Amino acid sequence: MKPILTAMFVLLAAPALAQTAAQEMEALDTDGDGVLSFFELEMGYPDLDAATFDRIDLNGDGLIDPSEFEAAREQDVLGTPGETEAALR
Ligand SMILES: [Ca+2]
Ligand SMILES: [Ca+2]
Repeated sequence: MKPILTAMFVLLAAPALAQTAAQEMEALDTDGDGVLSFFELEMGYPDLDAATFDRIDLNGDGLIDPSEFEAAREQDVLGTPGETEAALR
């Protein structure tokens, strides 16, 4: 029973997750350069700390690009969304 439920959840959640990730990127990217700085990401996720940011920043350039952001969302490492993010849901 449980594996079936998990599979259903993945099927239902995947398209919505991808769309929401793009919407979140756009909302958080306040300077509009297409990537998120620590400050921009922290606006949406107040729990964010430097160690988590470094973990999310896979290529180590100090900025979160859309693929890194989407991966972070899927791995659920961003912590609790703040008010900005909660308003989008
Ligand atoms: Ca930006
Ligand atoms: Ca990066």
